[in-house]
Amino acid sequence: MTSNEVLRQWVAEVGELTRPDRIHWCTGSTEENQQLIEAMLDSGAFLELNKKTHPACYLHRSDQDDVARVEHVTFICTSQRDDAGPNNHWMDPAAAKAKMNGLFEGCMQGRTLYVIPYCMGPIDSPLSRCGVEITDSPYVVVNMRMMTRMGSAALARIEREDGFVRGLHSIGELDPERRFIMHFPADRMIQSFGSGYGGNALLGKKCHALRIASAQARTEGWLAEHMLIVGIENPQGEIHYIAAAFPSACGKTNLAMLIPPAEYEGWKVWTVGDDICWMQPGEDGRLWAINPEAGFFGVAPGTSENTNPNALAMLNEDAIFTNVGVTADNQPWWEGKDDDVPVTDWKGKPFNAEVNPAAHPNSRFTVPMRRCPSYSEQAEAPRGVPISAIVFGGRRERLVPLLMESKSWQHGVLLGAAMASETTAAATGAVGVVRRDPMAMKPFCGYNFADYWQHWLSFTDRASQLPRIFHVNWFRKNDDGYFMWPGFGDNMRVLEWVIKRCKGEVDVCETAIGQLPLAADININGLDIDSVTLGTLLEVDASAWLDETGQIREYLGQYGDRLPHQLLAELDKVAVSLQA
Ligand code: GTP
Ligand code: SPV
Ligand code: MN
Repeated sequence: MTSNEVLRQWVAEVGELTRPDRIHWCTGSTEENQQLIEAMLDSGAFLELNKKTHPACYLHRSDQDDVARVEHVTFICTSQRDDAGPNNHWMDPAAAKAKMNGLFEGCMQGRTLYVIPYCMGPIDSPLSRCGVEITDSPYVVVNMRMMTRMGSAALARIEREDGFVRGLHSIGELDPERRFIMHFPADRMIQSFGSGYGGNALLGKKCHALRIASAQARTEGWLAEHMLIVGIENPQGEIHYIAAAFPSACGKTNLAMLIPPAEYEGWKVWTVGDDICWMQPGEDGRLWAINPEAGFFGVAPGTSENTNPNALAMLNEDAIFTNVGVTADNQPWWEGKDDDVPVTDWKGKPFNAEVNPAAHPNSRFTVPMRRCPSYSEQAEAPRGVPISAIVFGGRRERLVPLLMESKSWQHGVLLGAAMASETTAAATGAVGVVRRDPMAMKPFCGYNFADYWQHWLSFTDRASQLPRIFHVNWFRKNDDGYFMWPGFGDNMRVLEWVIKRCKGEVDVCETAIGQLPLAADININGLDIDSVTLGTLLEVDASAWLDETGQIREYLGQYGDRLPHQLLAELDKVAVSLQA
């Protein structure tokens, strides 16, 4: 068990409430993992995939009503409603606890209660934080083992230090009507009931590393963000680390492990993280970042030899696939995978394109980070990596240019706060609707966005060498509905400009909305793109932007008096400049 009295007591209490048949303390050992996998193969929760092509790979089919995050039943429970803000669903903590107690009562009868000690971030990093997830799902245990540093080493750290995040999870009956994801930032506690899927159930990820951590980071002076971390090494061996926030299913995994086009001989890309970034000012005045995760829980559809060969390579072994289709010879398959054909869809039915896609649009793979060919050893560095640039981006068919740089840190915070993106299948609800998703944190900020922006603005006083801030959009479409920018590996061309700006090597074109690149400074050698298209990707339509500015003002208006004045002042400057 454990020498940590608080932990021992909490597990005992949860045991009394949920009444499992047995309690298992996870060590994270290979044998333990193997036993869990075998039990899931027996129960049918796991299906073994083709042993030759995909050794140690398994398919899990989730419940058909449990396929994505559920934002409408995700709550931030603070004693004051305003502390959760208009960006969150709120419930009174006492009411939420009473509701959850009712659901958890006796829910683990006939099941095993697993205690999962985990560490978010390298075990020996001062930036890392620990948690313990209690769950009745063996699927959650094997996923947490890939996604976090889980087991004995984490428990040892929990026993050495004060305080850990408590996460209680049960799949319940997987009834969408009895499904709630509750967060209690003041208690550093999470309670999740009724879902076994991704961010709803792997509590180290969005619940801990973003919602609870963002609130904790505010009080402790750091940032917990929905960002990838990528290192770009030039032929001279210099590495610049970039952190980028794009909303769910908008390209973080892909950018984090891109393979540069042929024109970039001698350049290397290093993957530090693909989803979450914790950043803290270092003694040198720069922001230093760690990836709190140890694995990828990535979107399967669209992953191919053309788009993301690194991802494809890492998925050959030791991976879990959730809700993908399978081929006749039992290989995983999803839309966009250009080889072979599926015979069975994600529901386990014969594939029929007219009924549904082979893979669910939010089907995912889980795989340890180390399997990625571009994995950076710096992902284990206790002090993290220094960030040269922060990039915001969204999925916008129109209006938003391929690339721009903010005029200042404050203007950069406005660029982040004003982000909008088309919704995706990563959460339940409508897909393709443009919504505001500030800093890609709309579903993940554990407190009032107004206070969060104020916290971002405060970094001018906390760090003397802040990263430059940029905004990108890979998803602009032409009138025929095709993407205008090739994206994927060719996004390297955009990152090259970003790095040149960091080094002061290129000029900009000042516009009302930000500093845009000169078309001639974007390397399009070897690219099938004409100058008209590139011009459109870099144009600023002043009247459309005035309209956008109005919408941003209206959105920010919701935050009332709590909204930092600096942010409105930045917006006013943009509007005035657009009118001129
Ligand atoms: P989460 O894991 O949900 O946070 O998502 P993510 O931001 O890591 O998104 P991911 O990289 O998995 O990409 C989601 C989808 O967008 C996939 O289907 C990709 O193929 C597609 N995508 C990624 N990058 C690009 C790009 O540069 N251009 C285009 N057109 N599509 C892209
Ligand atoms: C996202 O939705 O942003 C994800 C997947 O990264 S999940 O873990 O389900 O949140
Ligand atoms: Mn994500």
